[in-house]
Amino acid sequence: MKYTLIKKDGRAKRAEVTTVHGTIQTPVFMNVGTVAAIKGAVSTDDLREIKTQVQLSNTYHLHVRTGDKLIRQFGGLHQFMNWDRPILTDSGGFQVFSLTGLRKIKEEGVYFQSHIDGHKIFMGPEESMQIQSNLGSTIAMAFDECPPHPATREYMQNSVDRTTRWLERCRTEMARLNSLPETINKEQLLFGINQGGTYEDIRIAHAKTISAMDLDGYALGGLAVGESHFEMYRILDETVPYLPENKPTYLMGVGTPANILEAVDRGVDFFDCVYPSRNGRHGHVYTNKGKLNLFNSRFELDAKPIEEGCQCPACRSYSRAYIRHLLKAKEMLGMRLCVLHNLYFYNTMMEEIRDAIDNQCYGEYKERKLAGMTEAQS
Ligand code: PRF
Ligand code: ZN
Repeated sequence: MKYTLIKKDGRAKRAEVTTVHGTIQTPVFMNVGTVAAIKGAVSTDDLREIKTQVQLSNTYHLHVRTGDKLIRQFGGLHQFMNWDRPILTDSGGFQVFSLTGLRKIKEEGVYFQSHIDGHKIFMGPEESMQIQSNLGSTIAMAFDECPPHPATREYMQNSVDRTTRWLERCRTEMARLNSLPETINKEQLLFGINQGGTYEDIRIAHAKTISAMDLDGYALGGLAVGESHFEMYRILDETVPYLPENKPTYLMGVGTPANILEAVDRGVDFFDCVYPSRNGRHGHVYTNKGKLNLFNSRFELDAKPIEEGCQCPACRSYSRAYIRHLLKAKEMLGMRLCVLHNLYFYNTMMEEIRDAIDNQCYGEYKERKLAGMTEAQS
């Protein structure tokens, strides 16, 4: 992997990341396809058309359904879903914590029950790395604990210390797997995850510890879990300076367009979030003048596209009225068009962000974009 910092504008970073599966232009929004599919009947060909650079899939979901061993027989996720560009897999830690009530965290890993059929599963750092290696993703995430918010200081410190020990184990296991002749992607990258909740000193100490481990990239986990946006921005202000500038900085599971604009301004350059696809499935679409709910009756006779001038597959061919009709009739195409538009909106915003940093006018661009999105809707 090669990370080339092309330009900085304040703390905003514009970079190029070269991987075995091609080059990523950052800041980038990774499109979330939990089970190697973006929800809303979005195909791999669609992804190419809506400017997707990186696909994100989940270790846990693919492990409990279909199975990483089966996917490995197909040569990994890339061949299985016919996507030859970068894929990032999340480690399973977060999903195990958010999906399953019945779980036990031990030093060795996490014991839990499958959300599909309830059978008992154990996942620790080694298992997570083995699954991600079977999937052959470009970037594997370290196995971490995403502590609940709020958590006591004592809980947080113990959790973060364990996450650090797990990270060491991830690194050792990944090195072993990458050296095996039968491994699909022998250059699989490992990103470490910073935790510490809203405790500034725990965050910073952890950031220093993991930065010294010389990993391929660094994520900020445990944010957007219930704390206020103000607190999240504060943690970014305090922590990002302790992560290496010449490596990817990834804010996990974030967020709204406004969250992304603010986080870029604080040095973050990788993002992922279910919002565009989840909102799209509910007929909520993003525009430069704010979000629209296409179920609203005011769109019944609206012949305009979702956003004038948008080059996405929905706006190129269909009116708000038609898409509203599809949604009301529960036709899958309605959802699909909204999801495609939303992902295109996010991917296009990232393109604008990159252009603005290139042209050294990021602050101005951010203010203009934020002001537009909070304007009264037409
Ligand atoms: N850890 C992992 N994945 C994540 C998170 C985390 O803390 C979050 C928190 N917003 C989203 N996805 N492994
Ligand atoms: Zn559109």
